Amino acid sequence: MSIKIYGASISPYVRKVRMALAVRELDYELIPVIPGGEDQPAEFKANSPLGKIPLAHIDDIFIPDSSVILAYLERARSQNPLLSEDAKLAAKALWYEEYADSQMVSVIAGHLFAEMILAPAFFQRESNQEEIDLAKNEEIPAIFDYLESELQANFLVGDSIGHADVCVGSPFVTMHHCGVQCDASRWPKTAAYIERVTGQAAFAKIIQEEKEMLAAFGVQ
Ligand SMILES: N[C@@H](CCC(=O)N[C@@H](CS)C(=O)NCC(=O)O)C(=O)O
Repeated sequence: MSIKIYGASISPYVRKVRMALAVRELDYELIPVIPGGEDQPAEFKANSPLGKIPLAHIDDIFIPDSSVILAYLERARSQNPLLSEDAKLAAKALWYEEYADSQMVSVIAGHLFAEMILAPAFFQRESNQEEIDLAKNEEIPAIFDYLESELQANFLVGDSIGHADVCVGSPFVTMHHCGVQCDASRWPKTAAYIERVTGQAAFAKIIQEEKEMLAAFGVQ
């Protein structure tokens, strides 16, 4: 399989795809694209109708959207599948993907990261502290409450890292970039789960690259 991913890993959707490829042990080329940025490759403009990242080019087709890319990899039966063959387990994992892509990304990337990091470092404006406080004190704790009630084992579905963990793990990397941790005394299962997933050796290079990129913009 020849795979190119267009995007910037700081996007939780791009990271989700990179994490899935890492677990699958599939090589790919990352082609830097910033939404709305200048100098986007012509093939990105032509094949990403919404102008969003990620866009994948796999063999002879272009596939926009992280969920569609992951679904394609599953259906194309590429190595190391992430979704169970069992319909009920697969449905659970797909629900966690939806939860991560909508609720978690909107709170952790859209409220916390956008205000704490993007506003001052990239958009040269003051952070909206109310939005940061709401995310830290109410919205993120609600996510921890939900996951604490769901977690029955080391991973969300099945006994090894899979589709759900890649999707849920990606916004938690964003959370760590903001220096926010999960309090193990209040959410012991969730705190251990977050460390287990984000600490996978397969993700170390992706996370390190992001830290270096953020450091270059003055974010510690
Ligand atoms: N449903 C899409 C969402 C992708 C998305 O919203 N990406 C953001 C970056 S995190 C983007 O490209 N935003 C640019 C825009 O909305 O114009 C997916 O899962 O890939």
